[in-house]
Amino acid sequence: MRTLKICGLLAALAGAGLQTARAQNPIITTQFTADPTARVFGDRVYLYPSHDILARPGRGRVGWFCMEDYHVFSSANLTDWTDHGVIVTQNKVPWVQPDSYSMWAPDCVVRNGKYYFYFPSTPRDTTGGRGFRIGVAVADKPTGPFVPQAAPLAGVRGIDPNVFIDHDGQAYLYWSQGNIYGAKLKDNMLELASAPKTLGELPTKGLKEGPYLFERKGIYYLAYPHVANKTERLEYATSTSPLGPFTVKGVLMDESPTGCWTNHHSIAQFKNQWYLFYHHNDLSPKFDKSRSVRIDSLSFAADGSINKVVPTLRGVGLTSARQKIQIDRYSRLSAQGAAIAFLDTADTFRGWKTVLTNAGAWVQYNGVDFGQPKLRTATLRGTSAAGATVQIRLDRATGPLLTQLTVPKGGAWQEVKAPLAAFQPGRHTLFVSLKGGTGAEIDWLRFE
Ligand code: FUB
Repeated sequence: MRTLKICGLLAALAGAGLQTARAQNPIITTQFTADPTARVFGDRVYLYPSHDILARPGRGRVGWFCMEDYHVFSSANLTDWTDHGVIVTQNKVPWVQPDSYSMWAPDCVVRNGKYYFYFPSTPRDTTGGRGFRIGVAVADKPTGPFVPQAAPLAGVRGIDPNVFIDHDGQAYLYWSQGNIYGAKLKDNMLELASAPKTLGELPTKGLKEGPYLFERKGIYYLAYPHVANKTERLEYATSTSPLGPFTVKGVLMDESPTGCWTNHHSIAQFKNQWYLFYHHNDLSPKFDKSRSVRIDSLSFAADGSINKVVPTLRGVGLTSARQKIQIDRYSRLSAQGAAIAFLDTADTFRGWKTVLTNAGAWVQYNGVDFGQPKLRTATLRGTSAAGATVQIRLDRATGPLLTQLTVPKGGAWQEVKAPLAAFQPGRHTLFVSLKGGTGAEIDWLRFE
């Protein structure tokens, strides 16, 4: 019944021209997405990322960032995302150089029922100097239609706009250009109300950009990517007021272990849990200017400091047992004989597979919701050259055996089914292991 309802909803969204996707990390697998600003409006999370595309001769600068427009996505559970389509594009903003492909990191806030979308880009008019400016587009709904202002914000030069509205209603704009700057905004959200202030207590060596300011329990947190060593890591500073002075507190996410040079983030609380939205080049491991948004949970220590976030593939949210469970977005893998790989290296958007090569090798996937109505069958999409037996256990590597599936010998991908030995309602961790055979590759699992 619930599946039917979800299928009906997905069909209705598709009929309305909206694309939907389900994923763990990265959360959007239909296009590249970067620089995620997540905002909670009502009972949904809205994601305003940059949209990386590949440059080619005549389209942007080959080998560099290339972005021509912005999409907005939304979700009620951080797992199922709806793409509401393009909201702002470089060809339709009066002040933007239309072939600059420089629609970099944006933000969006709501005030008095109007949604203000802030974005940087290259201006047509460079008489006041070269470099990025920041503009605003305004809408009545978080998904638009957004109407761009005719001119960029006066007095602001730089990238990565971020807006914070304090409890007293005062709005602040932050941005970066070497340093990080902040200024008050007028009530109209379209003009500065104070001169830009350099937030000078931050590290002076190494690029800083991508400011994101939020408040919790009277502490103002300013988080920012900073190149302290080789690539960007996420650091933060705190203050008792929105424009500082700030005290540098530490690192909230380390540098990418695989060398993605940028990171860019936002932090949001949704249904009593804090989350870090950030990016990594999951779908483009050889070119780090094509990035993808991820989400992981974030928590605070008793003294208000942010506990360092360790990136995961599993990400956040529950996965319904009735959906395709992409166990390659694992929580843990056995030390030997288990790995992940792209299904098709020529088309990374097709996703990944889990490769189990040794008997006993396993993959753990947390947070699967089996619900209440009894499920009877497991389906696995897999392949095995010599044939393999795969076991699925609940909750522990030695936990109850839920089912055992046989992947027949042969190179082709196939869906195999097996009955469930013991159905257990509710939320469980899955342990998927290779019982016998010389190896198996698994695309997904599902229960009916
Ligand atoms: O996406 C282009 C730029 O890369 C952003 O503006 C920076 O924050 C970095 O993520």
